[in-house]
Amino acid sequence: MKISSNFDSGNIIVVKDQQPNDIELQIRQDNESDFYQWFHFKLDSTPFVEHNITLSNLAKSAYPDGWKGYQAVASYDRQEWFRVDSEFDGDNLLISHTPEYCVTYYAYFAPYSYERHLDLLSSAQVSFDCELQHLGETLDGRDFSMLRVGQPEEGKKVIWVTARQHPGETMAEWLIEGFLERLLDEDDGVARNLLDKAVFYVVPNMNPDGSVRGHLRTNACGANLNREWQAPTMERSPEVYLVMQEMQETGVDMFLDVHGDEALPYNFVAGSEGNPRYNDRINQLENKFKDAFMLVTPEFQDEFGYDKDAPGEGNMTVATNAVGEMYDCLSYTLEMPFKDNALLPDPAYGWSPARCKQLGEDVLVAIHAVVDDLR
Ligand code: GEM
Ligand code: ZN
Repeated sequence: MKISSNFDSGNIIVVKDQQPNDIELQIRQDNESDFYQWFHFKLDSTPFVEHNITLSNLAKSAYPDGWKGYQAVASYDRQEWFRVDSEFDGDNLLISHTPEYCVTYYAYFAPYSYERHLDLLSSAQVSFDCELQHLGETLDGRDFSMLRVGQPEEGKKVIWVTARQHPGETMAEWLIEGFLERLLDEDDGVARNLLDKAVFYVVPNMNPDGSVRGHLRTNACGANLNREWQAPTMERSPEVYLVMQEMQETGVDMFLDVHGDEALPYNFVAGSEGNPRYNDRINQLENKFKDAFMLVTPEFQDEFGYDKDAPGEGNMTVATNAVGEMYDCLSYTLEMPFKDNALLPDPAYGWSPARCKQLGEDVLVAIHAVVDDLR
């Protein structure tokens, strides 16, 4: 039996691996950080034998409540990721699984590889009206890339979408894949009408280094990018610095920052109500966006989510708050679950890449509902 993780977004520490029914593993912390929760490893073993895999020391993980009711994902072909029986006892997650093949991959959520990221960028650029732009480089020396969809013309609204500031939240890039497939579909009326009215700047992966390193929440030097939007630097948070620099060139009429949430089994948004400049116009845009989003899909809801920030109490290092304040614009964090949507559960797959992609298509309708009202 062999357990390994030396591959794109791999993360595991082997504690015990002598007996299939008594495997103990732990999760490595993000580099220069205390955060840990993302795991991704390969088991090479005898099929049709029950394997008991204990992930230990989870009480001190980034979001311990994320393990309550959580089911790990597994795959034989690295395409289909299904849920496997997992039980949390407050500190250990016991994964009980009888593999049907010699090699099984396990992960916290369906991985989104760097190669798939490069494929996403390149397939988008060959589409009509899309340009792949190089904003700079990350600390590990990877290209930091953005897609411009539509033509920047006088009178058009400017809509920015960022995803995967937190690299372990791979659902964010799965959503962008669906979002772009529809936005670039020349036969789709919503997409075509949107591109008549707006230009989109899309960063499918804000944190390529953390993604490849198998981090949950930080970049190569341990920076939580979603706490760097007040004073980013090229030395610590070049990913945020480069996006904010580009935003100064383009302006921003709407901002969407896509994430995943470890604990809450719902899709929801978090706004910028705690901003000093938050106002009734923004509040009305938020309500119109949410109403449209709920109309287009029951996968989205507005009952469960983060507590609202008190007026003037917003954390201005957070992207949604910093951009909303700077540009006086509609600015949302969009959250998807690592677990499942409790309102529409799927025991076999839970929240999944396919549902992420569909939500990415659906959110375009919500943007279409407000595009004329953006200033
Ligand atoms: C969250 S967003 C920050 C909290 N926002 C509000 N409005 N309470 C983060 O960065 O902690 C996004 C995430 O990590 O998924
Ligand atoms: Zn996040």
